[in-house]
Amino acid sequence: MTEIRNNWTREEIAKIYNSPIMELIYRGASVHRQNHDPNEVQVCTLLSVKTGGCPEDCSYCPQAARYHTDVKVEKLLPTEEVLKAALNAKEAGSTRFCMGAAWREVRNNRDFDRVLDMVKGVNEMGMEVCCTLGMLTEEQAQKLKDAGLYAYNHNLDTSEEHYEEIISTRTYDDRLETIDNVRKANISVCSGGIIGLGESENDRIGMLHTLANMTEHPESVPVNALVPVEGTPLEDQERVSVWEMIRMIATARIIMPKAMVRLSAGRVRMNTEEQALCFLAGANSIFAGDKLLTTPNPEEDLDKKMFQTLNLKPRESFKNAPAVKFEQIPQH
Ligand code: SAM
Ligand code: DTB
Ligand code: SF4
Repeated sequence: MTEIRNNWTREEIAKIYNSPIMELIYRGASVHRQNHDPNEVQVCTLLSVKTGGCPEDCSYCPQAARYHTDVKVEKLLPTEEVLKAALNAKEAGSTRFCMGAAWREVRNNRDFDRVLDMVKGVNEMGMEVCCTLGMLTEEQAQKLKDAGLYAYNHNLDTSEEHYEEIISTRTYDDRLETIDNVRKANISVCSGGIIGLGESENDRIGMLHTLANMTEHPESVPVNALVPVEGTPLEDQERVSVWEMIRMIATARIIMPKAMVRLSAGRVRMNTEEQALCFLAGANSIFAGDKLLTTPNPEEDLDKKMFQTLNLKPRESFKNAPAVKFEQIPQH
């Protein structure tokens, strides 16, 4: 079994990230199969339950109110609609359902109570429920946990040094504090980032360094390629190459061997061969469904075909999660 370390140096991570690509993929693949079934991929579905109108200024994000994008501001979706979408996702083979809200932070109001109901409902369907709602206090994290939340997504997005180039309305420390609050409530942590924001390789290494040196590694690490959206400050960013995605994925896999490494935004522009290299390098999770939050994702049929071609099988829910309280309501 691979040793789990929390004392990586930046130099060690840089050396891994910059190693010859064939060796990097081979090493990522080796660590991957020592710690996971290499034919198994977790299938997650995203739903934007509250879209647009966000007060933050994240320069990649189409949902920030201050940018003029095609995203229409919507109120929080009705609970029944969300539960219907979760059931559809489950029927299509997803085992994790992640609800996103374009909020800076959670407020203790009726909308939060409604999100708690949604969490309860999805948990009762037997899926891993995940939320990404912005900043959280410890008490709010505990309320989510009590409602049955399994995981919380809160990305670092980039390195601490590059952070203020991308977002000015909150700090890196705010981000770390929310992750801490999620941990304290015993909720599984999902945290990763985006490449293609104009960051340097050093920034990518810096972000991985922060993630890998957390007292406990995040259980999920999403690696997103920027989806450039018209109207955002990053609309003209050049597309990242698949080799950069592979370097990020393999490095994350090597330094955080047990984490689920998610090949997240950007799949719509990758063919099966490119995605196969990402799975080989250590990715073992994807978002399925034809939409991420507001931008396109590969169609269900295309992913089904890819799973067949690559002989991949979907991972069951709650695998390796004995500590998590979970009561499944029988379905009639
Ligand atoms: N508002 C909450 C927050 O920022 O934590 C939750 C929703 S936010 C849309 C979730 C994550 O989506 C961001 O942290 C970012 O990593 C990712 N994201 C947003 N826009 C993106 C884009 N255009 N391309 C790739 N990833 C993006
Ligand atoms: C994550 O790391 N990527 C997902 C999820 N966590 C919430 C979001 C990607 C969003 C891409 C842009 C959009 O569709 O709006
Ligand atoms: Fe708001 Fe989240 Fe988008 Fe930032 S990433 S603008 S916080 S929805």
